Amino acid sequence: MSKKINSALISVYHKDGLEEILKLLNSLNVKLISTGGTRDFIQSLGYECESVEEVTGYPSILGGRVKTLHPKVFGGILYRRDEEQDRKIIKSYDIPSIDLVIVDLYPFEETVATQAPEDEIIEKIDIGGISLIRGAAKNFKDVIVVASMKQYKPLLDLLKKKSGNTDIEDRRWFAKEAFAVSSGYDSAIFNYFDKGESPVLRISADSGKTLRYGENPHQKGVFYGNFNEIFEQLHGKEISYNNLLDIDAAVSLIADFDETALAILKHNNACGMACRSTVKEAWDAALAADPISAFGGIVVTNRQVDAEAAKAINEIFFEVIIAPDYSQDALNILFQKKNRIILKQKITGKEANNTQVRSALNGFLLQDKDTSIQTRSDLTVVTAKVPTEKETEDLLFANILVKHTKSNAIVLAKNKQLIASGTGQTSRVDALNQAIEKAGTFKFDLNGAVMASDAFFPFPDCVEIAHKAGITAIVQPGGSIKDAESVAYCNENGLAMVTTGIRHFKH
Ligand code: 93A
Repeated sequence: MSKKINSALISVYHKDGLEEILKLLNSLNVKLISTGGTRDFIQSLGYECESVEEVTGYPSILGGRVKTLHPKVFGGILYRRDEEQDRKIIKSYDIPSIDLVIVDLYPFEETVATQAPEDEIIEKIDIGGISLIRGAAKNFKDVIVVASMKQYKPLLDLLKKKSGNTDIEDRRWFAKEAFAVSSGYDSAIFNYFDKGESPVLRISADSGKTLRYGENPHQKGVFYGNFNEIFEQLHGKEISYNNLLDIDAAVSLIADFDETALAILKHNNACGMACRSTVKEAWDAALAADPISAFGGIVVTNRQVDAEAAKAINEIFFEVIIAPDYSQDALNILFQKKNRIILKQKITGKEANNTQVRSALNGFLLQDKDTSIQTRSDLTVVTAKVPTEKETEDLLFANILVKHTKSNAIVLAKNKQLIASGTGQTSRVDALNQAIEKAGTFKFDLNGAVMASDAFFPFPDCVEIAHKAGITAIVQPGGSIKDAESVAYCNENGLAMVTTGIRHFKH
């Protein structure tokens, strides 16, 4: 049923964006009620506005903690207009009807992000505002609610289109949006108290962003999460579904490296990666592994990008670049391509949400992320030959990379440079053959290279193939009943093998 808006309660933290709404409400003769700061703002623009204190007969108390929490406010929002009993009560207590509620909540998440002291953060837990939102949304049959600045535009469009009237479908839509805001707000408060300890899905107030499409243009896509908590987008086009998956893979990978590292990813797998003393050197070495796949990929590094690196990166088409920082000269170069997405990473992948979610059948699977990293002390030498110092470094490097590569995965590396990988194959032999063939394509000499496998070798065949290709050291989890056969082959042929005891499947 169409309803005319006659009165509005406005209580907003951020006052900007309100002018146009006030102008329109004024032209529609809507009576305004408001809280302290908001009322001052409204009056400063020359509009009449009653204060909540005048309505309730109570001042704002406890330093503003109790401003709107009063039956005269909530009665006016929640009474059922079509119930005679409700109307009677409203009349007898002289409660004013409120048809429109506009709220912009205390900025809880923003305050957490500034690392303010706890007392300050707690004060930013909005009580009255969230109750106004819930009350108005519950009574959407009679009341229309605007629960964040994001809905100012839809409200304006609606008011203009229907000259201050609203229909039930309109009010229901705004109610749905309002509950998205209130549930997101409470989730953010939960996240703050929980400090990421509970293995639950953490959805923030900023969630539910509709993407241009899903993995393909015929699929719809939505992102739930708080992108801005992790990144600042400095430049470029809107981020897509596939970009988000690649970005996730990229930050997880780079988080496992302490020394200067750079990786190039395609379809969630690294097609180039190296550790070097500068970003530019790491770039050159990473690109060398597979300059063909690199085209249109995403680049991630754990150090500031300087002009020298930016100049080199700029020569190739990339969708996304992620770094903790950029020099101004580097940005001037990288900004040249209009669409290129440039992200400044504010927190590392290690600090980001540690729960992994995937859909399965009509539900979803939750698990802890694979945060396990092997260091020297986790390696057990199982062959007569002990890997050299250089081989050991390469084995550790390759073992991290293989953890971030789709199973079945094989990674070949040398001098802390990815040479080639076999990704997402149905057999480990296929993965190894793929990697060896790829190394040949780009003319890499595999003599002295190392091999990492994400899971154990069920048969000694991989070890044989690796040896024939020139590989001299191998890292794998171990645990196959035929491990002894692989080890025996290594011993007969002078290869070194270490086991980690940790499998790194990534499906
Ligand atoms: O401290 S509160 O939780 N107590 C309340 O009763 C209350 N009512 C509205 N905060 C309350 N609000 C919030 O005040 C609104 O959500 C809005 O963010 C802010 C507007 O205050 P002012 O108009 O004084 O600037």
